[in-house]
Amino acid sequence: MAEDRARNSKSGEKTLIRDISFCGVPENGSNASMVDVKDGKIIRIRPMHYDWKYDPEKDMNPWKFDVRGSTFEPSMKTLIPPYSIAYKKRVYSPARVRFPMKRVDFDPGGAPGSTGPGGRNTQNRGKSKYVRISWDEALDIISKEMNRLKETYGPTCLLYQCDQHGENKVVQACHGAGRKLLPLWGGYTLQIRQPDSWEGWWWGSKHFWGCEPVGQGKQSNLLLDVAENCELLLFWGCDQETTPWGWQGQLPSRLSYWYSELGIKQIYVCPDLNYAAAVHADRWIPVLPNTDAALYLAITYVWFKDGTYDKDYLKTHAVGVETYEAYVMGEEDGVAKTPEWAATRCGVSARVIKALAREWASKRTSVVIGNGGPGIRGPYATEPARLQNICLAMQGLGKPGVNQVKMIEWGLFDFPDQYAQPKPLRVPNLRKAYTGGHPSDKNDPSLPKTLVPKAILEGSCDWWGCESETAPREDQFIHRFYPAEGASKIHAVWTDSPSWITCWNGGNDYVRAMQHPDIEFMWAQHPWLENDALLADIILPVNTKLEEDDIAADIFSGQYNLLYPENKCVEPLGESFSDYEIVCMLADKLGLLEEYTGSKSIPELIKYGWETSRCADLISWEELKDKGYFVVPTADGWEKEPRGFQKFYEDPKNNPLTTPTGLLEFESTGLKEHFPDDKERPPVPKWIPSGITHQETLETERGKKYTLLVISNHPRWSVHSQHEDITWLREIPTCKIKGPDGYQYHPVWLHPSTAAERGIADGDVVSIYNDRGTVLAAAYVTERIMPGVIYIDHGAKWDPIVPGEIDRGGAINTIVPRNVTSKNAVGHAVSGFLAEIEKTDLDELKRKYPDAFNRPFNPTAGPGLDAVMAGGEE
Ligand SMILES: Nc1nc2c(c(=O)[nH]1)N[C@H]1C(S)=C(S)[C@@H](COP(=O)(O)OP(=O)(O)OC[C@H]3O[C@@H](n4cnc5c(=O)[nH]c(N)nc54)[C@H](O)[C@@H]3O)O[C@H]1N2
Ligand SMILES: Nc1nc2c(c(=O)[nH]1)N[C@H]1C(S)=C(S)[C@@H](COP(=O)(O)OP(=O)(O)OC[C@H]3O[C@@H](n4cnc5c(=O)[nH]c(N)nc54)[C@H](O)[C@@H]3O)O[C@H]1N2
Ligand SMILES: [Mo]
Repeated sequence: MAEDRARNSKSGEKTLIRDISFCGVPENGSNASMVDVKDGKIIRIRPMHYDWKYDPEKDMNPWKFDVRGSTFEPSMKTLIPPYSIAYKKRVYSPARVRFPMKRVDFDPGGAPGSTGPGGRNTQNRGKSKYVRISWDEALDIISKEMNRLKETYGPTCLLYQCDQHGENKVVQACHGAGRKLLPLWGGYTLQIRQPDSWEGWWWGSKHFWGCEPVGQGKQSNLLLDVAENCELLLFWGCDQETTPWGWQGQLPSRLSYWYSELGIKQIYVCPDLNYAAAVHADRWIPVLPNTDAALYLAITYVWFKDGTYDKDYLKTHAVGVETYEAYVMGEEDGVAKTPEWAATRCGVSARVIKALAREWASKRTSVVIGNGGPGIRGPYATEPARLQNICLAMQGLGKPGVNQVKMIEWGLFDFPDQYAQPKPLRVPNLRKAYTGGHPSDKNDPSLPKTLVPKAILEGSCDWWGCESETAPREDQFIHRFYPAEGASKIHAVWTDSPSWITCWNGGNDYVRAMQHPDIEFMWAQHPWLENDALLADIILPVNTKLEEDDIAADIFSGQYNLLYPENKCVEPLGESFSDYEIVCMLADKLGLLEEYTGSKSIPELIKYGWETSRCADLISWEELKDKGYFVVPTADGWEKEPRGFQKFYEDPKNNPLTTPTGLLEFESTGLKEHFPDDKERPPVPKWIPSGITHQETLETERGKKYTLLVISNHPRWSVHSQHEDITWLREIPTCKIKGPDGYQYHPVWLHPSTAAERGIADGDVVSIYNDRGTVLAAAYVTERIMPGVIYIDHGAKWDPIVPGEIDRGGAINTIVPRNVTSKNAVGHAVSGFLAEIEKTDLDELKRKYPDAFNRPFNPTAGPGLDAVMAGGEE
């Protein structure tokens, strides 16, 4: 153990422990890093060693799996992802906002809707350049505009977009610091964070198996259960070599190698041979995007026919099985959901479907997911989600080795964030010291994030549910409206999470909504100049978490839980401040500072974090500061915690689910009562190729015009919109590909046959298009993707050629469906949709739009901030 853990620190260097992770929730740090600093500059970032100041045996009570003659133990160092190691590139990115900025053609004196000199020129958002202004001027404009708007329309005319992922900050809150200020000021409209990661489970599975609050299966001790009991793992839309990077680190990678060593078979079901499949799969079963529902239906058809499912279990644990069986066997609609029926829809041959169904039924099988993949974030995602649950139920869900296992984040011990009741396992929790808003803090009025463009462009809308991202199932039966009774329409937007365009549904609509004359004022606060910030009238500079003091808790690594104060590594760049400090400055301008802060200073809040962390009795503040971190020892008896659905499996009467019947509902009681005629989310899950909300399958008329299905996974080389400025990663061809014009294009994967049919060669610049717009990308021709499917990671920086129409940066979300999951479910539908692709004539485009090509917004193209500054300014 020992001091030599700091061995890389060279003379004159200082080493600081920092949580460099990206989910933006106070206590959801994952893997501490060590940051070496010299002369006020970050030199390098590296993993932290748990045993730097602690003796593992004496202080940490290490956990261990001893299974089938093999042992698996946590590593003694943190398993940080490449993004953390490379984070100094983010801190020193050329795209950093270094001072407050104002859009050149925005004049706050202009009347609403005014254009030309002295006007607001909202139509130019996304096109105009910026000038530097002082902090005083910026805050003056913002506070005056806020008060003018409040007087004119009432405070609810201000939409606050203030949630999502980002740097993990607690006292310095990366999002939502204004949620405590705005009620003091008079009110506002809250943009509701949605169950983005788990739309299908949330809008679908809750009606099947409950699992509040998020609709995914219970996770305690499942990784041990897999090791002890599983014979087969079905990785269904899961890439545990990629998505743990964004959240948890590299433990799932180690575990997957170990599972292979134990002889557990791994089958991957996904349209692409993803990064995990490439190294762990015993077999890859390619399926067409967003057609999993057909595949699950056929699997259950085989089981009903062969009688290879757990009939006794269903008798005591489920309701509505007969109704489901009638649909599957064709008694309801005259169409039996046979493997042959499914094959033409999902692209998997009937022979393979039968073999898969029989192998699944004959082996102890768990389904492994990350969050479920884009397959549960597409049109009608409620159906594949519920049908996967049904497959598990038919094989005795909760039996040893039969569960839904979430391999990123939580699988080892529990699901600590959502189920944060005190457990024998001490999970540090920093919610109380968090200065940002929490999704479950209620606010009226509010608007679901997915409906923001529609509300602004159409002036009104309605929806069901969405009180918050953690609302219970019953909330989905409450009807809500925009504008809400007594509330104003939206006339101003404040965003501290400006990644709507590149991360949400129908991104081009969002651009048009922000250009609408109704939106009289828009301001953003952000560390980097990119995406929605490029639409704002005023942009405020935020610092990165290496430039401020804070406190952190790591609970996601799957190894050990940590608590540590965080000391500033370097001084803030330029004139940047933390989000919390910025809101304090605004509160001061509005005369609300004392009320806002409750007279607590930042150092006091940091100490308060320790006090309320649930670990204050385990380590004193002095010792914590002295040692620099605290490793929470593993609780004895952790392996006895019930595994997944174990208790429900053993005794459903005394351990009911949160469904109305307490049982697994093949036919949902709640949906039947509230939406009996909903064809897009029927009480019994179905195959829905199209409906009034979506026409996104090859079975539709649109499918003849746009003949390819698009998947957009979570980016391997970034976390959504974060990390694109890490230049080191851009040398990798699946990250960026240099076009003939030197611009670094986002790659799109195509099968050689798909490319050949369209005369496209590897490396060509291509246009991906449909009726919602066009996105440029560079062709990556590979057999790792099915024919007829194209794959492009979401999150690339928006670099508009024509804002709202053509994008050069690869921001695929500009053309994903604008509509929500289905008629009565307002989730986002962002993958598994139709498009066409063709080779781009770059010269012609350049002739047509010379200005756009002279002014790239995307710092991956090189110029960074300078590209958007009006002549002569910095
Ligand atoms: N096509 C497609 N789209 C998808 C998905 C998909 O599968 N396919 N998945 C969806 C899912 S599951 C999710 S969760 C969403 C995620 O979407 P988002 O959560 O919107 O994505 P992020 O880019 O991680 O973060 C939000 C913003 O916070 C900013 N930020 C980071 N740190 C700070 C800070 O300290 N202060 C401030 N003010 N800002 C900061 C980031 O730069 C970014 O602009 O994307 C969804 N979009
Ligand atoms: N590196 C990185 N890590 C991340 C994130 C990130 O942006 N980058 N984001 C974080 C967040 S917020 C979340 S929610 C999680 C998401 O974690 P996941 O939901 O697990 O991740 P995805 O990349 O959306 O999807 C996983 C795999 O699903 C497969 N897939 C795509 N479409 C389909 C389909 O229609 N059917 C089937 N069967 N498979 C399909 C692809 O092979 C893909 O690799 O990741 C987290 N971790
Ligand atoms: Mo997510």
